[in-house]
Amino acid sequence: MVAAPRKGTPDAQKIDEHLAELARLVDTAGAEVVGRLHQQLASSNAHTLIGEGKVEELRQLVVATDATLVVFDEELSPAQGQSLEELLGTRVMDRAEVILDIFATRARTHEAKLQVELAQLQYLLPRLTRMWTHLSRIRGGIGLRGPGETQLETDRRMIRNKIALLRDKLADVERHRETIRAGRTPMLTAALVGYTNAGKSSVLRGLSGEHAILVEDRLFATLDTLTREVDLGDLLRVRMSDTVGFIRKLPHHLVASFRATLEEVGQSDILLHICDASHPEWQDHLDTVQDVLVDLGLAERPQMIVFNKLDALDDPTEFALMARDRYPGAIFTSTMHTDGLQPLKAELRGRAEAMRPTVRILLDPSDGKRLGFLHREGDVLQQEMAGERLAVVVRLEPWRAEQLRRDGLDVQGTAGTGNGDSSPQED
Ligand SMILES: Nc1nc2c(ncn2[C@@H]2O[C@H](COP(=O)(O)OP(=O)(O)OP(=O)(O)O)[C@@H](O)[C@H]2O)c(=O)[nH]1
Ligand SMILES: [Mg+2]
Repeated sequence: MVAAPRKGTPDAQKIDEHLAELARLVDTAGAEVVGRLHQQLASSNAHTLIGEGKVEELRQLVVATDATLVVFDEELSPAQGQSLEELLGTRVMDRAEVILDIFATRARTHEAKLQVELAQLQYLLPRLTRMWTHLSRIRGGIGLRGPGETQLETDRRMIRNKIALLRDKLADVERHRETIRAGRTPMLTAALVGYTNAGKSSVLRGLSGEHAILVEDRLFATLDTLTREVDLGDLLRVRMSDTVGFIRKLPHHLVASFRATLEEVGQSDILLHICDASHPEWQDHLDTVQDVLVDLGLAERPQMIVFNKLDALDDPTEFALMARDRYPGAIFTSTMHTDGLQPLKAELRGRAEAMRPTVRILLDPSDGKRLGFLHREGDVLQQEMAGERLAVVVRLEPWRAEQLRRDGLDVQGTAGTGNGDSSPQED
């Protein structure tokens, strides 16, 4: 593994941390780390990124450790990748390619597979020369290519066609999802976002009680978006989506091809930004996620910062004081013990309640049509005779309640249902 940050940049201060994260990526991709090397660059070498002497040092390290692969934490241009492979005599990848490889082997749903393939082809396109120059010389002139076209150009054309085809297929999937979305009952929606391994899937698992949701102590355990309805009690519900985590230097092709999935995330009423409070780099992680959200045009969405894994801290109280100072309104959770998700649940209950407040409506007992309407469009909590009239306590969107009021019905606001605590709790 090689790190080569620019001298004087924040990255140069964090070489060990960044290489440690790269090691986890490499491990997830199925390789074993046998050596590390770093150089702080005053300026980057257009051919090899790192300096000539350092390339030689790297070559010797490759020989000494029998390495079959060299991974750079920095992005390599197609030309740099090619020169380094020639000089080192091994396969060379950058961080983006490792991430793409992980995604390619782990994507499960049809849509995720299409998105990853699209990202891979876009990454490959400018790098084709490196794979074809020597071959096209040998093959010369044979095959299906058009007049004056080299093998390389033929391949480029085929890849461009494939990219267009994948884009069409993804647009189909998107249309299909639009249809599903239109048919859903209105409900508070929340999307889990955050750095990879922060505990997003654990939160969804804890809230929904669904043990089949995959939780793993590895980067990018989740690649496919999963949506579940979570019961918050008292007929309050939230539709919650879990999706792929972010990481620093997330390949931009990947972000671009996952845009559709992530836009779905962006249509939620609220983003639950899960942050691993026990990670020494939590602040960097939080900032990285905010940057990706800006890239995706989601920075303006309502966001709730959730510090998770509080159980793993030596002094959770001290952390909470410090974090609340920086992020007023932040919530603190742990998925490791019962009640550890209560603060989040309480906050969501408050929001769900605000979306569908409880009202008390007085009906003529013979008004079966209106009663049916309330049962269909609202969540009826209680129904009893009040003198001559039927009093129905129901959760209803404010505009519907307003409509009934305008129709001349007696509609009263109530201060909660009385049998649940909707105010945010202290942890
Ligand atoms: N100590 C502690 N560990 C937790 C907590 N929540 C999750 N974890 C662990 O953190 C690891 C990652 O959890 P996941 O829920 O898979 O994280 P994720 O954010 O979905 O990760 P990706 O899908 O890989 O992006 C697992 O080993 C969990 O058991 C927590 O509250 N406390
Ligand atoms: Mg996950």
